[in-house]
Amino acid sequence: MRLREVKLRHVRMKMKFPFSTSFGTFEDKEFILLEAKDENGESGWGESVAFHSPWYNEETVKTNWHMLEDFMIPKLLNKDIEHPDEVSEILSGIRKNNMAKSTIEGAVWDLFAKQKGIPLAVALGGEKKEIDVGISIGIQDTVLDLVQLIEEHVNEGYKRIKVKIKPGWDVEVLREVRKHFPNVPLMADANSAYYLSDIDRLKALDEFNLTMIEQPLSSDDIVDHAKLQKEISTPVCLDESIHSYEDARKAIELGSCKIINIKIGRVGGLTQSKRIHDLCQKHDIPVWCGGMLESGVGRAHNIALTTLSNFILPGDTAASSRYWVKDIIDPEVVVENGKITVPEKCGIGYEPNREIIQQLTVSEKSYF
Ligand code: OSB
Ligand code: MG
Repeated sequence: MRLREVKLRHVRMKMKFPFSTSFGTFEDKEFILLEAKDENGESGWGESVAFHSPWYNEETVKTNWHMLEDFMIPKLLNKDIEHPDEVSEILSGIRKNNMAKSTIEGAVWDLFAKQKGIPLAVALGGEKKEIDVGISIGIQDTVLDLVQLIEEHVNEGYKRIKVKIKPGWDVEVLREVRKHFPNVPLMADANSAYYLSDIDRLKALDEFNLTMIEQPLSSDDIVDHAKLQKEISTPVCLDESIHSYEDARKAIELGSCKIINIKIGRVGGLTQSKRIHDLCQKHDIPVWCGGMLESGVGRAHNIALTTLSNFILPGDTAASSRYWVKDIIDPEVVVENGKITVPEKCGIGYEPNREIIQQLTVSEKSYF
């Protein structure tokens, strides 16, 4: 395969409602959509999950644009690519910038699957025909608001509820949630809001029978997490701390977590996601697919990855309608009884809607 043209689009989508984490609030979603054309004029699609500002990691929409434009696209344009696994290798001389790498790698995987005439899920080695999904609920103004939202999403059938927590919005909130929903599979995501010195507060969460606590400590830590895991019974899940296969290997070796959240963008693409998945499987560490408030293109990639067999726990890939009045793909991602049916069409399996994408595009540039 050869990439004959790559187009970057800076897209802005209005969110249905603001989404708050321990670090701040989103009202709109800005991201880069990448379209790569092969020698037959077929298009492959990738979505950058870097946000407008660097709160989740150091990457942003602008740094991704810069990395793609000045370093990554020139390395890949018109180069012979036999298999998408080579992209990781070709870009390995560029340090980090995993979300930028993943954007173009995702488009190459889509093209590869389309050239073979198979769904992306099958190209990755996935076998599931449907996947279980949960939903992530941001920090709310009141506990009552949170309880009402949980009720809504439990009734919609989501397989587990994830609640964002931070100091001051944790023990008392989860106690109230458990009072209303004693048996719902429940987990908490702190997005690095705690320190090891908060250990008593984190221990207090053990009484709520959480499926896991996600990334309680620093975003670059695996040492303190190992100390914490020894002291609490709730399984620790790492999100922000795992950027690579090596990070995962070390975290498993240290006992820093019992579960890993794989985000394709955070680890630099589907090839690396698959490697981490396989490593975790070998060590009996279940994984699940994290979310980054993606548009339909990113959702499609998440769904394909989640078909791999060690994605045992429900992920954060909710329906398109969770965040968007109108998503940019046809059909939209639909969740029924907490399940998404994996598309059988080739490639990512959903068709990007060019008309809608054009309306949302702030700027665009093509590279030949
Ligand atoms: O930590 O998993 C996270 C959203 C933005 C940034 C980080 C995270 C999240 C979520 C929501 O939890 C995931 C989603 O619904 O896409
Ligand atoms: Mg998280």
